[in-house]
Amino acid sequence: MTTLRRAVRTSTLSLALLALAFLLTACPSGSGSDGGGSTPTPSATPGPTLNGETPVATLKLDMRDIAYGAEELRAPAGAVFAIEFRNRGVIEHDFTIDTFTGDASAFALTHDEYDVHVLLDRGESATLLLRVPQAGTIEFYCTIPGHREVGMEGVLVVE
Ligand SMILES: [Cu+2]
Repeated sequence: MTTLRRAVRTSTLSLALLALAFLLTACPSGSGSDGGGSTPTPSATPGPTLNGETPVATLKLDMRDIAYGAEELRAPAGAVFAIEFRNRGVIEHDFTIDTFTGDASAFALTHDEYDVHVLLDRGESATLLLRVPQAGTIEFYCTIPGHREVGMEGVLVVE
């Protein structure tokens, strides 16, 4: 009786050790190759995504006192792309699109008056993801009083 129980215990322990050894050897290769596995590795998705899509292009737009770093941005139609903003000025600026048709990062969609609105305080930066289904030209500008009037505006050309 006692011998039998010990034998059972020993075999159970051996099985557990075997299983542990299997898991230890299986885990690194499983997460490394990641062929559609259930656990995404952080290094495989370094940046933000929009509806699960990674941006195919990254545009940069600096903000200064008082102008954008570029008056024209070009982006692909139908694909997710990123715009990296950096406010290099000493006052706040924003990136605003009055009427926007497409997908955008949720944080930019909360304003009552504008479809897309990204407000940056001095020294702040942000990354906005957009997807515009149709080719076209979209105007953007800064809503801080007086800024658009002195030229803080531009166009996003989607093609
Ligand atoms: Cu401004």
